[in-house]
Amino acid sequence: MIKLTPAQLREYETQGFVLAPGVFPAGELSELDREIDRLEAPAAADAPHRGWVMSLAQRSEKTRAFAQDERLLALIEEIVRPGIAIYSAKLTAKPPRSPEVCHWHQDDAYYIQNSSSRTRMSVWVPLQDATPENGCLWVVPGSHRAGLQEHVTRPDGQCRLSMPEPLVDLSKAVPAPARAGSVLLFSALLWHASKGNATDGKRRAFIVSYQEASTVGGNGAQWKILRPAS
Ligand SMILES: O=C(O)CCC(=O)C(=O)O
Repeated sequence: MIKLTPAQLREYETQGFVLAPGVFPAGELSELDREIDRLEAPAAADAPHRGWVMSLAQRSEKTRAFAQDERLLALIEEIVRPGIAIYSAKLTAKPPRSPEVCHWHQDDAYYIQNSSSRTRMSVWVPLQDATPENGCLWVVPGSHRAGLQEHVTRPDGQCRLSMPEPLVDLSKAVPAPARAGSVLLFSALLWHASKGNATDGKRRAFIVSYQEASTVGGNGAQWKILRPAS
């Protein structure tokens, strides 16, 4: 079972994110990818969210098991505590040649509408190599330390609740490419976004957001305590 090293843990604490390579074998991810093919809604009317699957852990036995996988919990157990609960799980997607962007935001701008958490964070698990060309995440290192910022609702894009971009300093934004098999861990306060997919391949990511088990409530019925607080 891979755990974060002290250096990776420090990186998470100072930068608000860290990449853990080589957590899942390629064969397992292909199997998960085929499961998503099965679950994916037929071309949704809501074009920006084409290929997304919400409440993912509730959609099948395989996706439920993945969101609770001990390999993910071993990576986050020094960060999310006491105990571990699922806040929500979803599949985000960028179909081939899709221009849809996810605007700059902090996940907690959405999540605090349901509950407040001290340690909330997400694992972002790419099912294909995620690159700047196909729409990997972009992040502002260290931005989580400034706390929750103002957000506005935008009429477009994959993430409608967004930081008011002209007012936000994005000069330190960097891409966070991640190979399939790796896991990107990031704080619910980290400023992040993703751009369009300019390639002929799809880009999918399985995202699970976790919080300490002592916080009551998550995203509706998705909230699930995996390891009790004591
Ligand atoms: O996976 C992506 O492209 C971005 C998703 C994201 O930031 C989110 O759902 O909060």
